[in-house]
Amino acid sequence: MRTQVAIIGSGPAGLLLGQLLTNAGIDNIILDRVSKDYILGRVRAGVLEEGMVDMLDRAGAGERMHREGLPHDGFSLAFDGRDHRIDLFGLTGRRVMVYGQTELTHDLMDKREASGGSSVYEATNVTPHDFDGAGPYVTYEKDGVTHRIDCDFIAGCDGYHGVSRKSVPESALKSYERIYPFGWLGILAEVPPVCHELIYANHPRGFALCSMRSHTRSRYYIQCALDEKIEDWSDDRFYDELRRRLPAEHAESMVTGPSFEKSIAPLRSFVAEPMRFGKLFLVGDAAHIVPPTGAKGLNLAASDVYYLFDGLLGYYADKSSAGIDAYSERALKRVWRAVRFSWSMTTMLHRFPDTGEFGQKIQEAELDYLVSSKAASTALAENYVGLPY
Ligand code: RFL
Ligand code: PHB
Repeated sequence: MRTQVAIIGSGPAGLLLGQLLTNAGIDNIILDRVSKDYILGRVRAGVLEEGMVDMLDRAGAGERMHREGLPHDGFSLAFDGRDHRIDLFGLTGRRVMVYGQTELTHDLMDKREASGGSSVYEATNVTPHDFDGAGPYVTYEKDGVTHRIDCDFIAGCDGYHGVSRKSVPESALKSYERIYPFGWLGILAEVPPVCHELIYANHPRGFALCSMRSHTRSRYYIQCALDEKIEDWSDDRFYDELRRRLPAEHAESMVTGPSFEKSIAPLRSFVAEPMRFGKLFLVGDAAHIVPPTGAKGLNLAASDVYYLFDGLLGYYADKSSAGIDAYSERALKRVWRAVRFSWSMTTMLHRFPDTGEFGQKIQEAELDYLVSSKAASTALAENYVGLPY
């Protein structure tokens, strides 16, 4: 087989890139090691920046998002028993869209099918080859048969645990990492959200986040220890702990109900540089991970795709390599700003095992300053709605 761009990974990054390329008449094939259903079963992000919304529109897959997504003009920071609204729209003139990653992935998969794009699911042993030379290709196995795809470029959109980054010689890669000493225990439940906007709560017992997927479906998280076991967390125990970390008005009005998803996610910041090795590009979580506190992971995948698509379009339409040559630098500039923001939100809102009561007081002072200073609130809001591409 031969294609112009071989895309490894059918998450948001791979699907979005694939659709933009297909729409521009650039041939591509998407390979993923798992099935479509498995991908759609993963519960992940929920908050989209306007840049991501625009990219979905550009891909021609934004229609349902505009119909069913919830535009949010603000969110709350809760601490010291009270709620403080950050007026995103008032401070920046921009808003975010609450729309699940699962839904967005579904829309992109449907769009790809409708436009006849080729995808191979449950492809094992996917391996990029010769991306340092003139003839890159990807091999994979399917039903016991080995296949080879020759291509011009390989887009490694295969997430943090993917094969693309691991195929690059270690000496060519510099990585930066911070692992946080806690995780998030999250549930999804068919109950109306406790508040019509998101609540990020700092509490001496630990961080909590009240998010949602719709007017009838809530996504709640609490900070937990890394060795916590899901089996030890009944729904009742989860809700009790969540209520303890929220201001009384929310704790009292919260509607509870059985969860249908419960999982623990570790938190880390990670960046691998550069994001290009010859004909191989790393895109999205394959190149970087941020803790979910700033709601940036999925949105960074979208900006990476924006820069890479721009470069590939320049290459095929104008025979210019300038865009692909600039990809890593352009993407990393925005990545590091989001890594900084996600780290600062995480540091400000979570309980750290070694900072004690002093740490709690410092966080409350920072939050108090944030909500009382227009300059500080604006800086927060500007980062949360997403820095320009
Ligand atoms: P994905 O989604 O991980 O997709 C990678 C795909 O590659 C496939 N793959 C392989 N295929 C072939 N061969 C191999 N060897 C392969 N290895 C892997 C996988 O099967 C998969 O289908 O990466 P992508 O596309 O870069 O997208 C990144 C986002 O998924 C991620 O950044 C976000 O989910 C992060 N995130 C959030 N981001 C936001 O912007 N806003 C949020 O509100 C938000 N909340 C979250 C989050 C992530 C969370 N968790 C669980 C990590 C909340 C949580 C709890
Ligand atoms: C979510 O709804 O899953 C979500 C929302 C905001 C975040 C992280 C996750 O910061």
